[in-house]
Amino acid sequence: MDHAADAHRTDLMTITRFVLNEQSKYPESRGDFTILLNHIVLGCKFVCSSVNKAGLAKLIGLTGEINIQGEEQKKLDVLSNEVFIKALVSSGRTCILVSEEDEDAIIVEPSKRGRCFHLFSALFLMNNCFHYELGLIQCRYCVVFDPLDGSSNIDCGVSIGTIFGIYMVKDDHEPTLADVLQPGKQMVAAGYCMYGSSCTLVLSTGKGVNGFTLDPSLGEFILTHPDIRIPKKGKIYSVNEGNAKNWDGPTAKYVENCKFPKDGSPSKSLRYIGSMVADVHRTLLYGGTFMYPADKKSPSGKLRVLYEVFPMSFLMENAGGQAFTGKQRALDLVPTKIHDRSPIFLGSYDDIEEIKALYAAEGKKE
Ligand code: AHM
Ligand code: MG
Repeated sequence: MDHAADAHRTDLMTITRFVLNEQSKYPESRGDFTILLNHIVLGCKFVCSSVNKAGLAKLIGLTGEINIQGEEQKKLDVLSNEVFIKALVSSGRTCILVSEEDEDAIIVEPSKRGRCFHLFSALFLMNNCFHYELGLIQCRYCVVFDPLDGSSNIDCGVSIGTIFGIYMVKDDHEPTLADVLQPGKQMVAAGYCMYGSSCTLVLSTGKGVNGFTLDPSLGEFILTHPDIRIPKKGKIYSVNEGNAKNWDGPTAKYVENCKFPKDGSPSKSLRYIGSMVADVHRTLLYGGTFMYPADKKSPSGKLRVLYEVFPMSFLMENAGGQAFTGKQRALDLVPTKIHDRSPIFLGSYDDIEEIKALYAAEGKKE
C-alpha cells in the first residue's frame, strides 16, 4: 500500500458524506437529519475519548447514586448521559428525548426545539382536474437512547456502547409521551456506537445497514462495513446460560438443539460478552442468535424496549435478519411506558425461524 498517497486521501466516505448522499435522494430533505446525526456522532466521539482515558482520568468507579433501574451508577454512565443530552438538545432538531438513565422523558424547551420544515408536494384529482399543491410541514425528531450500555463491563475494559433510535414528528404539537410510545417499526433510523478495540458506529436509516470506524488521526468515522448483511444461518448462539434454570420450554429447547443438534449438523459455539452492543455487533457480522429471554424471575426479560430492543431489532431486520419477542415481531410491540422491557431473540433469519417454530409448537400444546 502506498502510505504516502494514502495520507493525502480526502475522498474517503465519511459518515457525514454518506448521510448527505443518502438524504440528497429526497428532494424535500433540508439537512435536518444530517444535522441531528452530526450531533449524535459528536456525542459518540466524546464518549469514545472518555472511555479510552477513563482509567487515567479516574472516571472508573461508582458515583454512589442509584439510578432509576435500582442499579449503582458509574461515573462514565453519568457523563455519557450528560454528553448525549447536551448534544441532542443543541442540535436544535429534537423535541423529546428518552434516556435509560432518566426516569422521565426530557421535553426539550421550545427555544431549543428549533423549527425544521419539511417541504411537501402533492398531486391530487378534484372535480376531474389534477391539482398540484406545494406546502411546508414541520418535522422534529424524538431520540431514545442508552448512553452507555453494558456498564457492568466498564471496569474491566470490555467493549461497551451507546444505542439510539430516532422517531420523526411531523407536526407542530406540544411534544408528549405519545410521540415516543410508538412501535419500533415507526423509527426512521437506529444505530449503535461500540467503544471497543476500535470505535465503530453502525447505522440504518431504513435501507440497509452500514458500519463506520473512527479514524482517531482524522477524528472522522469512515465507511468500513458497507451494506452489512447478516448470514442467513449462523454457527453461534449467545445467551446468559446462568439463567437456564428459570427459562421457558422453547428457550431451553432451542439452546439444547444448539448443543446437541438432531439433524447431524455440528454443535453451535456459545459466545456471550454480556454487553449487548458487542454481542449484537458480532451477531450482525458473523450470524447466529443473540437472546435475552423471559425467565421465571423476570417475565418481561431484562432489556428495555425503546432504547435497546427496538434499535437492535431495526438494525437486524435491515440487515436481513429477524427479531422476535417469543410472541410477536419485536418491531410491532407498542410500548406503554418509556422503560418497558421485553424478551428478545434476534439474529440470522433461519435461526430465528427455528425459535419461532418452537414457540408456535409450545402454543399448540397449551
Ligand atoms: P445495562 O443497560 O444496565 O448495561 O444492562 C444491559 C446489559 C446488556 O448490555 C446485556 O445484554 C445485558 O445487560 C447483560 O445482562 P446479564 O448480565 O444479566 O447477562
Ligand atoms: Mg442498557
